[in-house]
Amino acid sequence: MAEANVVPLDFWPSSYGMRVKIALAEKGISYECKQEDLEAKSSLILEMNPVHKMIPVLIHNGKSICESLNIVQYIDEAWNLKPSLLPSDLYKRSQARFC
Ligand SMILES: N[C@@H](CCC(=O)N[C@@H](CS)C(=O)NCC(=O)O)C(=O)O
Repeated sequence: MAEANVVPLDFWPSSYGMRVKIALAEKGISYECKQEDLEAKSSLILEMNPVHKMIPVLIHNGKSICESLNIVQYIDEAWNLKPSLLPSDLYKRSQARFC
């Protein structure tokens, strides 16, 4: 059963969107993905990411989190009872975030 309060806005060929879906899968979080048409953006994406108007966006409990690496870090911290997605070593963590 998908968690109704976890809604990634996605565009299926996007590697940035895939990054978010992998992070959710690694944490064992079920979700209901909404696919965006980037040629005709929905009012939802414009409302949830008014700055860049891009996917991916993670909507969690009605609040939006934007930018794939920021979303991955949010997922890691929000579901912190599961093993961390990022290395514990400070330098290795910074390397993992650099891409
Ligand atoms: N730096 C962003 C890049 C996201 C991005 O480039 N998204 C593309 C799809 S792959 C997009 O939404 N493009 C729509 C547009 O530029 O209007 C991230 O890491 O989330």
